[in-house]
Amino acid sequence: MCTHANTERMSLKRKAESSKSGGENLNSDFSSALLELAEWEKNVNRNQFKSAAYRKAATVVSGLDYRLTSGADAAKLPGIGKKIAEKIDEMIDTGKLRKLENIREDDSTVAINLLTRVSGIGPAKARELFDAGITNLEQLKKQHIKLNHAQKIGLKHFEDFELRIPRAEITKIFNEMEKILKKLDQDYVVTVCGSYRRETATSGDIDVLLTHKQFKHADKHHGNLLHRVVDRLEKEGLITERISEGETKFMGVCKLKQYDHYRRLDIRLLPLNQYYCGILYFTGSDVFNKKMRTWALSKGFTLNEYSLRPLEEGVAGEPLPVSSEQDIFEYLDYPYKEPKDRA
Ligand code: 8DG
Ligand code: CA
Ligand code: CA
Repeated sequence: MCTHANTERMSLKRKAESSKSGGENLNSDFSSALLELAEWEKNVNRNQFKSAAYRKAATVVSGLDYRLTSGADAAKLPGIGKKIAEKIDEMIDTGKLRKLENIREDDSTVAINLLTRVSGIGPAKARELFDAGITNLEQLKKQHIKLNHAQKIGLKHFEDFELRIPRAEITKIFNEMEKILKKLDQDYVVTVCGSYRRETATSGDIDVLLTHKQFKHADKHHGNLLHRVVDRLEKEGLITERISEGETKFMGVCKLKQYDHYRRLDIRLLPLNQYYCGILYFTGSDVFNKKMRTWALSKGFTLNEYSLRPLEEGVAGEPLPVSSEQDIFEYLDYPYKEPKDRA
């Protein structure tokens, strides 16, 4: 259990060390402490507001191109108030933060932080489990009756789901998927989006966008386009478990036979006329998406995962015809960015 807590801290540290701007983070000790506080507020106190404030402060200090030397300096930055400034002073003066030391020793914090790492278990469920006396995964396995289907799968693959997926493995999964689908129906089109499409070396999960050449507009006749795909992929052994499944969104687990790990797989079905807005959205990053949406608004458009629509007196008009990602950039007069440059 101690090792679980350490892994968690290491991953926060890694996150803190890579600054948003891509340069070295000269304040990584401050930002990792702030991120740890943000996680604590989110998971243990369920205070989204405070959590977001810590997260914002962490982003601000990690983006600085100089080392902070006092809380007073920090307090001049946006998003950093008196309380956080005092914490920075304490870290500078003593090399540690009492609040964090206490948090790390607190039983409920340790347990809830661990339990929320199970895919499907949120802060409220984790608190409920802790209150029922469950503090580690061994106990949770014995009482898995307390979990729903998704949480059971999250528990079963706890270790695997925390691993990053190497790019080459996703490529293999994609090739296998395409091969199976082409045999099923030539008209299926699949694209792996998410961080994979941004060409990162590893990904947290696999985000697949699916369409079909005859599925031109959203209509009532697409009912089983996604189910057919999931059924076939499962029959061929690529999909191993279903977490949840609707007509347009599947969440589950996949694994290549010769590989060791189970991977989280999401598949979303979109009609062709929404496919490229979907690809843009699910390629991300989420930071890039926010930037692009704000830009769109400033140009009088509203952009989401389904469509790009002009705004007239604040009211969204009909979706514009879009047949590539480039179309979207052009409508918006936004210089085209390759997926790998959409940080
Ligand atoms: P990762 O899995 O390697 O950690 O990174 P990712 O592929 O960029 O993140 P993701 O959580 O799998 O989400 C895929 C894309 O979906 C993301 O790059 C942008 C888009 N997206 C948003 N907002 C949100 C959101 O609130 N939740 C999720 N799941 N995706 C979002 O723009
Ligand atoms: Ca992803
Ligand atoms: Ca995802």
